[in-house]
Amino acid sequence: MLYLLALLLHRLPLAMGQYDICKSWVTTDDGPSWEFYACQPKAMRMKDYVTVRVDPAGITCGDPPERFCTHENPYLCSDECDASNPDLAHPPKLMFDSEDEGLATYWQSVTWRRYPEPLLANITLSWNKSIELTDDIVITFEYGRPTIMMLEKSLDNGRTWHPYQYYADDCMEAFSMPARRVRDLSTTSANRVLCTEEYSRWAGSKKEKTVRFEVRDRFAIFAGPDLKNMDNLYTRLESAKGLKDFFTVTDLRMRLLRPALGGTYVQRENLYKYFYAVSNIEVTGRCKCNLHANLCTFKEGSLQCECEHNTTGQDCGKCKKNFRSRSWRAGSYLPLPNGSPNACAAAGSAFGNCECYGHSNRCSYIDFLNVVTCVSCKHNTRGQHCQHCRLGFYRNSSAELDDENVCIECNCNQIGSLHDRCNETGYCECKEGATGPKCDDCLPNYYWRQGCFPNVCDDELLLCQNGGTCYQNQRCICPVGFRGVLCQQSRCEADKKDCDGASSTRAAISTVLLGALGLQLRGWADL
Ligand SMILES: *[C@@H]1O[C@H](CO)[C@@H](O)[C@H](O)[C@H]1NC(C)=O
Ligand SMILES: *[C@@H]1O[C@H](CO)[C@@H](O)[C@H](O)[C@H]1NC(C)=O
Ligand SMILES: *[C@@H]1O[C@H](CO)[C@@H](O)[C@H](O)[C@H]1NC(C)=O
Ligand SMILES: *[C@@H]1O[C@H](CO)[C@@H](O)[C@H](O)[C@H]1NC(C)=O
Ligand SMILES: *[C@@H]1O[C@H](CO)[C@@H](O)[C@H](O)[C@H]1NC(C)=O
Ligand SMILES: [Ca+2]
Repeated sequence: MLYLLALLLHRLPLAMGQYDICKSWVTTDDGPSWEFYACQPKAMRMKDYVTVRVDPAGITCGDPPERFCTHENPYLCSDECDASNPDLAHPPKLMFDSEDEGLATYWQSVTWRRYPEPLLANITLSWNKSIELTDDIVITFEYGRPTIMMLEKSLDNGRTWHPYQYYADDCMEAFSMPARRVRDLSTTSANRVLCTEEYSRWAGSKKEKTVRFEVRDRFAIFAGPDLKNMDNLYTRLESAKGLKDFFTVTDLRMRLLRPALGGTYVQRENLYKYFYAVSNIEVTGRCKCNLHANLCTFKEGSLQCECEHNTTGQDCGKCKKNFRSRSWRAGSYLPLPNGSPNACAAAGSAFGNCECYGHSNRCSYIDFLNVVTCVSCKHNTRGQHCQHCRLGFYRNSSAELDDENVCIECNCNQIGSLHDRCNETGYCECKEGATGPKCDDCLPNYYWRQGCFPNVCDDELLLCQNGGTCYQNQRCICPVGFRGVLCQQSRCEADKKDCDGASSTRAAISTVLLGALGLQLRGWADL
């Protein structure tokens, strides 16, 4: 009975859709146990969870109230936008409400009264969560679609932005790009960013209202026109570099660059008919949970995966504490049909007791030592359990052993230190005269020149004699007539012809005496 129930639990949800259960209770020869699968949340209407921002400030119409007309009725300018009157206001939130049949509610911009200055507006949608698109993005414009616009996306909560698609009635003129259609892309170019002219032509403001980012057409390149062959798509998503990321976003931005012109040139005498009006932005997608969750909930204003497989994080992007015997991996759609859960494993569960603190995926048994040891420790670790730092690295004492950054590079100065190893607090071993944690400084009475050398001269004990000056502790610059390390020697000792009797001889003698005294003092100092 239990077996039958388990079988039913196993079969039923799978029949309803792919990758929608994370685990099931199954009976095997060894008795009942959990079996785990790659899983993902259902696709949702993402506009219900979005935060919107419209730029620049003052681009929304109605403050002060203003009149506008339409391309169809250019001289019947009876419509009015008034932010202070709920019936006549067009705030951004009306792009995300549900439309009642036949009555569109919309955000509307000011009119192009500042022509020829361009009428520019940005609509930025943010989820504070990575989303995988599963269907087309559909933007509905009332009163005509923009002549030029651009779609951008961010994968890092708005820190960096990338072009997603360009739209223009003339791609060459607007963006210097040839016009292409997504339908014409091939398997190798499925993630190409292109410019399309399909959604920018004037066709009457009532007739063609939507601008699309075609996700289904791109999926169809792999899954066929009716998306029947999803297995092929999932296989490609795993194997083609960058393909999964192409459909992943945290933010989207519509850059509206030129409004609908009604199929003709801008008519300066009637600028009230140029503006943007967006009644709906449909974004269909699922939370990205790295195939470790089948539920995504809206908590405290943010979407959050309900992580399984002992993973955690907003995207199930890491292993739970005490489940880090292997490093974290995303689940995989492969092998079909259930995929691989790539679950995080409890410390000590694999190979008896071989904990690798998440720095290795593999253990190996060493026969002659009779031990199990981690293989290929990553993150600059080493040791049976990857519990030590590699030579040239030291342990960050305030980081956990399973932290990816637990080992810090010693960074010993190559010239100043004896070798590239350091002690537990990051101190390197210095050559004579060098000092500092990294041995990149010199002790007092030493100077740095490709290493530390004892001072030749200074202002205290190793004074240059006879008016010589000390150059960077490295040598004395002697006046004419003197030489020697401390300018203590008169040249006439070497060449009597230069000399001028007894006075210079006396000077030379005193110099020698002083030099000797200096050396003597230095000897004391060393004691
Ligand atoms: C729209 O956003 C882009 C960056 O993506 C920025 O360069 C531009 O100035 C913005 N335009 C307006 C009107 O805020
Ligand atoms: C974004 O989501 C994270 C994780 O759920 C949360 O800690 C953070 O406060 C959210 N930020 C904003 C601006 O909502
Ligand atoms: C996660 O850990 C629990 C114990 O807390 C265990 O029962 C369960 O089987 C683990 N799941 C996976 C996928 O390893
Ligand atoms: C050591 O680890 C702590 C905690 O992870 C971190 O805040 C700190 O920056 C790390 N120190 C260094 C030098 O990397
Ligand atoms: C590392 O070396 C420095 C300098 O020699 C010393 O002050 C420190 O106590 C040493 N740390 C340890 C843990 O030995
Ligand atoms: Ca609406």
